[in-house]
Amino acid sequence: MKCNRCEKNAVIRLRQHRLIFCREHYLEWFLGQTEVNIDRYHLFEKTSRVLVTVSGGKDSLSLWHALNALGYKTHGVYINLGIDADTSYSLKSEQFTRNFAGRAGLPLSVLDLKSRIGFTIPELAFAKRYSRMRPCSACGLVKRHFMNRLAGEGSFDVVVTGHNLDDEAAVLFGNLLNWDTALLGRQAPLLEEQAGFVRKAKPFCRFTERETTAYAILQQIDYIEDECPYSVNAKQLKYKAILNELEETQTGVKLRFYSTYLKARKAGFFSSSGKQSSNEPIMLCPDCGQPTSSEGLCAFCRLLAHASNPRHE
Ligand code: Q46
Ligand code: ZN
Ligand code: ZN
Repeated sequence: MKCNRCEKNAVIRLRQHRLIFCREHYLEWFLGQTEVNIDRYHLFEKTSRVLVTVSGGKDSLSLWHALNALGYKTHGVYINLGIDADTSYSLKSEQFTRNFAGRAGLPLSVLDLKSRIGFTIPELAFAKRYSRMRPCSACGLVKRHFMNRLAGEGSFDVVVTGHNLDDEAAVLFGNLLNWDTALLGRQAPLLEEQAGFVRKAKPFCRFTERETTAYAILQQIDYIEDECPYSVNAKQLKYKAILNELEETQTGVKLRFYSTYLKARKAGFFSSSGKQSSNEPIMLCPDCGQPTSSEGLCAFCRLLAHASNPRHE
């Protein structure tokens, strides 16, 4: 099997794009498509200061690598969530991230949650008042809070994450199953800057997981292969499996599902397009100063207060 662009042997076939590439031309295609996506959705400019949220996994490290290769000004941030029982997941993922940044000579900030707020994600999630809160909910809240805060403190123009097409299609699938129109209105490759919320972008939203994995492997990026232990039973994994099954017989269905949704959204089928919150007025949290849609403490500070003083609940 020969590459479509040269005489070399191919290393990958992209059925949904009808393309076959050798290593060199796959990497060229991947970087080209990353640039196309950044332009297509007007994510950011060459002069933008880009904060890349990295987890030590293939997607975020590939994203950081690709943006750097394309000449963007990037700074990585890793949050150690303290998810270490049995698996040492956070310890290991921090090490993979540090190694990558060290080898690539890229600037990295590391935030250790336990040192910063006194709690790890499992401790926050299993605090008494929140005994039914899933770790992923606490984790999402904490990550959103710190990403916004760190981007503001460092005067970054945009925060980028390594979400790929499989992630986006699975979220879309879940939101459609529940007809969650508020969330449907907010799912997009770009969330504009708005009243205290930093601009957020997903440059890899049209790449499948297979494509980002291939980029990581062909670039010899050393990434953590273990999944977070809390992701094991996540509904999203089931949605991904269903979509992958469909993809086997309907080539390109994931990309069509996501891109036609984006077209429908652009045409106004869902409200609050591109906004990060509903139309409620934005207030500032009296404790941390971050934006919040309700009066008093923001959700992050409330979670922290409950974890610090669970008996008062
Ligand atoms: S890190 Fe956090 Fe994920 Fe682990 S606790 Fe859930 S959300 S699964 S991206
Ligand atoms: Zn080639
Ligand atoms: Zn707050």
